[in-house]
Amino acid sequence: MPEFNKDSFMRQGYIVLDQGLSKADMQMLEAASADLYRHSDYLLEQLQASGESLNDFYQKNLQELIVVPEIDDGLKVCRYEYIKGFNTVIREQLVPKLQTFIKTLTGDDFVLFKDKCNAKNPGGGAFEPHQDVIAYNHLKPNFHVTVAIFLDEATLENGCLFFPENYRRDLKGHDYELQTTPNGQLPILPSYDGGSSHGAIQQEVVDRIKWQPIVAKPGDVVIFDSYVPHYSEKNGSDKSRRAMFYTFNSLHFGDFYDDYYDMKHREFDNPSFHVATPTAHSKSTV
Ligand SMILES: O=C(O)CCC(=O)C(=O)O
Repeated sequence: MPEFNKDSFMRQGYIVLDQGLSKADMQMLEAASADLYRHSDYLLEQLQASGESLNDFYQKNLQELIVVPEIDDGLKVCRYEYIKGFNTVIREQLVPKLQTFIKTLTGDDFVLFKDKCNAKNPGGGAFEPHQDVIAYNHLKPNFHVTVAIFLDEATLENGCLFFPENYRRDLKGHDYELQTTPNGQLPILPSYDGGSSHGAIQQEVVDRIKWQPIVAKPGDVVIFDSYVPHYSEKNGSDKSRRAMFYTFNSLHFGDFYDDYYDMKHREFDNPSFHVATPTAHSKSTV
């Protein structure tokens, strides 16, 4: 079991676990990822051949893996979601292990809320600075913990994540709406409403924060809460930078995974599911 620094998690909103997953875990994940990519490619090819929109397809296929293509290439996978719903190995082996990690870190039982893999293909994939909690506000839990798992190396060149050294210290003295959470009173930072930067943190707030890049190797893990701001830049390399994100909520709020993905399958084009994401998927058809 890796070492979990609870104080850092409380103070910064995240921790980094160097090689948090074992070689065996990563082999299992690589095999699962190959299956999930194969299936994603197959779905995008079928949809392109039939001319059906993603929105129409998912309304009729509520148990399917959700695949979001790149805006400029309907056959290229930008991300896929609903991994636990679709892949047995991840459901039975990985998710329970991540629940143990979070229990060790927080002392609490968490259940999976959502999951996804970002392909972050060459030339794209920038995420503006944002707080994840903004994207989840249509369901009850107001505190989530995400486990990010890097399948590929994440570097400055290919768009690693940036997290604040200590955003609450940087933003001291400014009045923001506060939410009561298991990690104390955490702020909802002012964000843009509507337009291409919908959900992104307003620039004057971004400028007050001291950011640091989190470069990572395959098997490294970052665990972060849904309030800590983060962003990533475009992938300037010639290879994809795959990372999986498993987001959990405290069990006492209830289990929302099926409700969340039922809604997402039925309302694929709903812009509230596409907050601060790199491409305008809500408009995409294939
Ligand atoms: O994959 C990335 O580079 C960033 C992902 C992210 O920030 C998010 O999905 O909220």
